[in-house]
Formats: sequence, C-alpha cells, structure tokens
Amino acid sequence: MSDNCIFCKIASGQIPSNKVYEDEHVIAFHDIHPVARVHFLIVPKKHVESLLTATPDDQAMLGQLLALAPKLAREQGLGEGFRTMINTGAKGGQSVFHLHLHVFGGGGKAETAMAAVMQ
Ligand code: DGP
Repeated sequence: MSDNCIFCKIASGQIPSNKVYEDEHVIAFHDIHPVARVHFLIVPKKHVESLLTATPDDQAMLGQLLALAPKLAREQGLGEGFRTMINTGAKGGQSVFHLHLHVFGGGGKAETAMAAVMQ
C-alpha cells in the first residue's frame, strides 16, 4: 500500500469502485473514463508503479493479470474479442502510477478513434 495512491485506496476499499472481480492478489473495476462500451482495469493489490519497476518477483502477478483478462472480458460481454493496454510511464501515457491492465471493447466513439490511430 502506497500513501496517496488512488488504486491502493480502491484496492483497500477506502475509495469505492464499480468492481467486477476481486481476490487476494488482484482487483478489477470499471474505468471511471471509459473509452468503449465496456472498459475495466485489472489491478494488482501490491503497489507496483509500472512495468518499468516490476521485478522478476512480479512474474506470477503479471501472468495473473493477463490470464484474468479473457475470463472477465467474457463475463462483461466481450466474448468475441477485446483490446488490452498497459500504459507505462508518463511518456507511455500512464496517468495513475500503479500498474494496471486496461481491458475494453464493445464499440464506442473513443474505441473507434483509437483503432483508427493504431492502423
Ligand atoms: P492510465 O492512463 O493507463 O494510467 O489509466 C488510468 C485510468 O484510471 C484512466 O483511464 C482513468 C482511470 N481512473 C483514474 N482514477 C480513477 C478512479 O478513481 N476510479 C476509477 N474507477 N478509475 C479511475
């Protein structure tokens, strides 16, 4: 737990979230600024700032984030496909400095715009 980290506060229940999953190591909740019809974040409870500061000890946690993505995506109605994204560092578009995996899909203006940029 890191002081003043919004995702640590969500993970510990100090700040409410629209939760889609929780276990001992991970919490997943809907993004407050969705870029698609469905957009949630999978977040380790351990405070790791970003992929740049993750260590070999974090390997199992990193695997768990990815392994959960299709399970939760299916449950959220994205069984036909979805996007994943991990922004890393300020120069990589990261705005909350607690590692998280974005999972989103199902259409929407922002998702369409993002897809166009990525082509
Ligand atoms: P990133 O730019 O990759 O660091 O994405 C951070 C995301 O976190 C961004 O899409 C908005 C979301 N977010 C920020 N604060 C909150 C919050 O308090 N609650 C929820 N549910 N999402 C948040």
